[in-house]
Amino acid sequence: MNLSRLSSIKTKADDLAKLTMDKQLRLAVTGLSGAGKTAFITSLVNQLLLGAENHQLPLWQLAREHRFLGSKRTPQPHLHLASFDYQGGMDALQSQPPRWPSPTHGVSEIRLKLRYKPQSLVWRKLNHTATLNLDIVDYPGEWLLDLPLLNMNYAQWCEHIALSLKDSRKAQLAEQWQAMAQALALNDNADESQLADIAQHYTDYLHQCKAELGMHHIQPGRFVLPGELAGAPVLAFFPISPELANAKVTNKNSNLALLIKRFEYYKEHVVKQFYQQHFVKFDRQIVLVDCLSPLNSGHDSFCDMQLAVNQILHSFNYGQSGVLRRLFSPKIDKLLFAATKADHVTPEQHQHLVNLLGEVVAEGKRHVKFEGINTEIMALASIKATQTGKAQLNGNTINAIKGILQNDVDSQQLTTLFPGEVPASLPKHTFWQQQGFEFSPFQPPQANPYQALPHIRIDQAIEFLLGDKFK
Ligand SMILES: Nc1nc2c(ncn2[C@@H]2O[C@H](COP(=O)(O)OP(=O)(O)OP(=O)(O)O)[C@@H](O)[C@H]2O)c(=O)[nH]1
Ligand SMILES: [Mg+2]
Repeated sequence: MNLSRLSSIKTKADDLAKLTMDKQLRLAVTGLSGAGKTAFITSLVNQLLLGAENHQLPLWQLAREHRFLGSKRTPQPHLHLASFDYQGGMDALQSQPPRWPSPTHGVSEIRLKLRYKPQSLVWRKLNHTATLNLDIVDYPGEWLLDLPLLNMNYAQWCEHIALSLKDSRKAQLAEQWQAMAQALALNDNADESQLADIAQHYTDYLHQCKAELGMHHIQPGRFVLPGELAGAPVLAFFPISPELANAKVTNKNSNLALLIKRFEYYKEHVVKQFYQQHFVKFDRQIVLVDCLSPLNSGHDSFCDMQLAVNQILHSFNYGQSGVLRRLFSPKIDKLLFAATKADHVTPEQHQHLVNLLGEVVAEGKRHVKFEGINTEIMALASIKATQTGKAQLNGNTINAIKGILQNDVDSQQLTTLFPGEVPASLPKHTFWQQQGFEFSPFQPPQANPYQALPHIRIDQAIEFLLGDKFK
């Protein structure tokens, strides 16, 4: 065999190796609004970009074995999507005083190319490196809660909202838009400006539920974060009394007909399109849950969070029949539930947080496990904003956390506090009576461009979500 033939065989073998060793993974970062998705993605990207020299990832086997060669940002696959603003997030964390990355107003995407030495001896002997293209998608948490709408018609949705108004605090906030909706002549020819006006009051009500009651169940999600749909007629609808919504439409140009039409349009062109474009072809999923803020906000907020998280999980109907089955290709084979902001509690409470999250997501997890999906629960802090310290309580020295509270940004004063015990299971009546948990947001740590962000167990999350891909 002559030399040129040998070299051509070698090139082909190399090409084949490259083909075999280039992998692709799309990660769904899921969570309610404020759960910490953007902070998680920012920190994950940061750990991976600085990863090769970063000694902060001992629980990630690839890094521990020094097989991780590094990663870089490469062009994202979907050109019509905004790019995830990693630099914006890092600029905020590096500013004086440091700020958290801004809340999310639209969908964005980022791709990282991770290069590593494969574990297999054969590949290593051949001195081959391999690549994993990791795509991560960020989006506003509010939009996620629209998924259940796909299984409802307008009258059913009105019924659903009517049920939620059994909560007296919500009912109180709802008085104005409800009165306006009741006064609407449903069978008269549609009055666009009247509909827009009532929809605006309904939107104000949703904002109030979020800000004043700490509620997560905000439907439709686009009303509070409309993105490019701000002012569009598709958002000019609202719920009415379920009995009236069930009435036969006699005038196809009526207010009622238009409300139904807009609701259906919203489902078809906003909700469905969002899920079809962004929620297909995920391989792995992380569900981030902030259990601590609702513990602080009270019983109703906590129950609302639990319901919303499980509803989302139920909606990701990994392999059942129905509309959702057709929307998703149920490829997700690993799902991680993570209790975020674990730096708000002392380390010995992390297990409580894990147990609590286990109970919060129990229903949804059963559902996912039944489909054969590998799940795990952990507590993490994407960006660790506190240190552990000691405090005095009733004459005893106890473990505490120390950091700069968001309220003390001007004075930059360090506070040491004991936030209270995290219940290790769903809180009982007595917990709420004592209101035993204090959650006060902390300023993020001052980021250094040359060092990876401080975190708690993000390496364990990487190991669970990506670890097997580096074999
Ligand atoms: N102490 C601490 N606070 C965190 C951490 N992650 C998030 N937070 C806090 O939670 C807030 C919300 O985090 P985001 O990452 O913006 O939440 P999100 O899920 O992207 O929210 P939406 O974009 O509204 O859907 C931040 O501004 C921080 O105040 C963390 O690891 N530690
Ligand atoms: Mg966000």
